Amino acid sequence: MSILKKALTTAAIATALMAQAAAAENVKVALVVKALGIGFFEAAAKGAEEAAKELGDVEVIYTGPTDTTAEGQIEVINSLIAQGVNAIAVSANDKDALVPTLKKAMERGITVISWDSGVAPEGRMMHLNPSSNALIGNTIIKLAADHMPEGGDVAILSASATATNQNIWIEEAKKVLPNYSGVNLVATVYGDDLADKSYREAQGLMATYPNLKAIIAPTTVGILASCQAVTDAGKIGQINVTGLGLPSEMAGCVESGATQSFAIWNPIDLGYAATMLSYNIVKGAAVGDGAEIGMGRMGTAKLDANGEAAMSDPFTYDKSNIEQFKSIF
Ligand code: RAM
Repeated sequence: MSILKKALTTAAIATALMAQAAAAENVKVALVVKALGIGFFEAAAKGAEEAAKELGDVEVIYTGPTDTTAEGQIEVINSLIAQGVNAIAVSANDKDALVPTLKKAMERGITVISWDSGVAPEGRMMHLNPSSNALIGNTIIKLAADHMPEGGDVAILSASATATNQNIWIEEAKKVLPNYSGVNLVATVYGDDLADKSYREAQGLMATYPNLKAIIAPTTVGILASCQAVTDAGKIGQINVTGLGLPSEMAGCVESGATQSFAIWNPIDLGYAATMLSYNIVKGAAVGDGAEIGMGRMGTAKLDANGEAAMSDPFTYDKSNIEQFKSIF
């Protein structure tokens, strides 16, 4: 072998070894979402990638089942355990069903947190709420009440019946309902964060409750499907569709008047914060009541007695600001 060829081969081997060592040192953070194909989670994944870039030694694995089931997530989590990831950050389809699998992950030394939609305390090390649950519950009712001064019937179109986050928000919304006199909640239905099922559920609500004044969907999939169903039924102006949505998906609904206003927090920030928290716990940050864990540019998460923290307040979007935000998330 010529000297030059030998030097090249040696250099190639050295490069390969260095790449291997770098990959071995990378902290693998799996972002497990409720289901693939949901814009909200894709925006969160952007934030996770931003955190990884900032940290330099993180590999983000964005994954989830094809539908919003606990069974699907259990399969995904089992495969992540087998791959030997360092952290699992999950938005749960069911607060209890994932616990045994996540316990197994923690027993193997994997950092487990939940974010967005929580896991019961025994199945995770901490949970990051996007915002205060009580504030979200009040916000979704207020958004509807603000545009129905004479009161009337409203219905909730949620995600899956076992979704931790939507169930808590609905519970909080029901608590404050008496503060909104004349607002009458007639039904709560579930579209499973599937566009077609949510659309059919919205149609069902319109058929069953002809005097419906608002559909409140605390899910980005449900609010968009409801807006489409109301639009297709020719009921813009009669039924206001509101709740939690993405400006990028809801711009047309605001423009047409099917939606007067809706709210959300920044999902990019949420994915970013969940990744920062996972990384810091992998690197030894303490968890538990009173613990403070860094979230990079999002500040510090202060854990309460349930091991929970909240990120930021929801923000309301309407005709005055939708243009500005629709290209961001
Ligand atoms: C959907 C999901 C997610 C929820 C948002 C508001 O994208 O259900 O969990 O936080 O809506």
